[in-house]
Amino acid sequence: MENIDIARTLRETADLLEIQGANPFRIRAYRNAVRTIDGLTRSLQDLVAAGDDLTELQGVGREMDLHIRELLQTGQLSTLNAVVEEVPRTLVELTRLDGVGPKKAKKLYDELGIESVEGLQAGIEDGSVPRLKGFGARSAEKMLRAIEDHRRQQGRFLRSEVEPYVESLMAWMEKAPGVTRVEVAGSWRRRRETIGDLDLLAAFDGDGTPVVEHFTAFDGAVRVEASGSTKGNIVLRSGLSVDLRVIPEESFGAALHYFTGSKEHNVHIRTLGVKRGLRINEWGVFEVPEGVDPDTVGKDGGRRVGGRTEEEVFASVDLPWIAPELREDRGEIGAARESRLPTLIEERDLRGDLHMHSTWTDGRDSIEAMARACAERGYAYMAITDHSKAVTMVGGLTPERVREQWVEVAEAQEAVGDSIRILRGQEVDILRDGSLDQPDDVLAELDVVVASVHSFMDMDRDAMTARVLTAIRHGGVDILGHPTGRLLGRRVAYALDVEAVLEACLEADVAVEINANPRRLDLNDRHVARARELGVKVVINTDAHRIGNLDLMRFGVEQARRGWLEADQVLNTRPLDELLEWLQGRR
Ligand code: DGT
Ligand code: CA
Ligand code: CA
Ligand code: ZN
Repeated sequence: MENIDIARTLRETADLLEIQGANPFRIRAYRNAVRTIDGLTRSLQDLVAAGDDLTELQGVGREMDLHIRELLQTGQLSTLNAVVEEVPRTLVELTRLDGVGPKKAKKLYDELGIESVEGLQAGIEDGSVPRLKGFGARSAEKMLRAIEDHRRQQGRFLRSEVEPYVESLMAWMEKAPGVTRVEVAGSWRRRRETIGDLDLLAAFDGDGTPVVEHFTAFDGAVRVEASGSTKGNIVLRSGLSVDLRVIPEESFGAALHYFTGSKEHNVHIRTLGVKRGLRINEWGVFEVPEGVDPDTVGKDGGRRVGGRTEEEVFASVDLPWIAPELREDRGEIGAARESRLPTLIEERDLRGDLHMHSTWTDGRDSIEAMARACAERGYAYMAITDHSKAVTMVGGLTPERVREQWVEVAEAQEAVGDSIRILRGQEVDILRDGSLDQPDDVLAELDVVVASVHSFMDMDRDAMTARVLTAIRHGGVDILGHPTGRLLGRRVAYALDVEAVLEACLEADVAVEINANPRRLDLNDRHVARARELGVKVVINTDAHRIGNLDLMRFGVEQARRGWLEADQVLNTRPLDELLEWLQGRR
């Protein structure tokens, strides 16, 4: 079993125990172990084989140690099997819906026998759910919307969920005898925020059967769907499907281009080829005799003129290489032709992170620990932006508490010296009427103000837009945090006129955030592209709630690249003095 599958089993057990109403300490033990496993760089299998003591890992106690060993040995967890006897597994899916927690899921099951999303929908529609105490018509309507969101996402995986598989699959395929190169194409390579399936390519000359057989023997495969001499398909425990294609070296570039997609981009490139008498497909670029329509020539027709590299494919239609992130047929081909492709931002361009939480609200680590971790990541500055008091669940800070926090910020600054500059920030709630959850004197004394919506997300579009515009125009806001409030797979964006919001940000010189959390990635790629066109400042933040989250920055950078962003439009690529100049000029 791979780490990710062990983590998934423990997570499911925790979810089910929570629905069952088990002791919170017991549930936390599972979740702590999951967190540690998610962050491990070595496989548990290897650690156990090497005779390591797993209880030395943070968050892994004796019970979890036994669970992990049981999973490695048997592929099963008896505790999970026992829990499943009492609570149906499918209830976990219910708790994934926005507005349905473990308690509500349990109640729906106990009182109405609802076990699934389909069951919930039926129960809402026949009126039994709205009649249930503690539910009501309003909450039923909200649940219906959550069900729709859920359906739209079904079958797709977050990038962060897929990433560990990509690494282990690459490592595995590189071990296949005779394989000279392995790439992951498809939406993964285009850095899309969600992934339908993985598309692996392996370079190999000759009959590919042994390569495909090596592939289907991958440890994480639960099913082999296809296996032949040029391709194979496996399904992993999580349900993720993986395609493999074995490609001869001379075709590798053409195949990489073809299977990277997008389909729309491919069609456009192929059309350009046809105009030049070329047939472009996954096998290569071929010259077709005059008078013959390239689209009608079979697989072997025409004289090969390229396809070993992607560059050859692009060059055949007089284009420079185009970054995979841009290949959505959203203007990249025209931009390439006119030599105005963007120089895309890279993670190393970033000099700071301006949105993160500490133990003062819902973060796990102290201000000083976060600062040291940011310094280790090479940043010149960072901002602590804990919640304001409207977020009562996490103990959001009152004006008095904010001022107390500044004392600790100063102490932390003293402790870390000039390795990094700690900015005094807040994630201030945008209240229902668009006013801000801190008085103006506090806002004026903060170095950085991130303003975000965390409540009343079901307002209608006009009201929500007015609310956000009021905050943008307040004068005390520097950054609009996670501007549309979406949570991938859980909750769609609230109704909002993003165009109006971006225009207002431009006018008020407020930066918009790309929240790098892989479940948020908010703004999305299209909105980022629009912000770029308008010239709105963008900032890429992790919204970290623990040190490990600081590494999520890469997902935000990928989203920025999909939105064509260059470094100079991104606020946190600026050196500290320039950033401070901008911030202070606004106070
Ligand atoms: P996904 O898996 O839904 O996240 O998205 P993709 O883009 O990875 O799509 P997938 O796995 O169905 O196919 C991989 C690539 O193969 C796709 O991006 C472009 C190429 N491709 C697939 N089907 C066609 C097709 O009918 N025509 C063309 N031109 N290209 C295709
Ligand atoms: Ca795919
Ligand atoms: Ca595919
Ligand atoms: Zn927030």
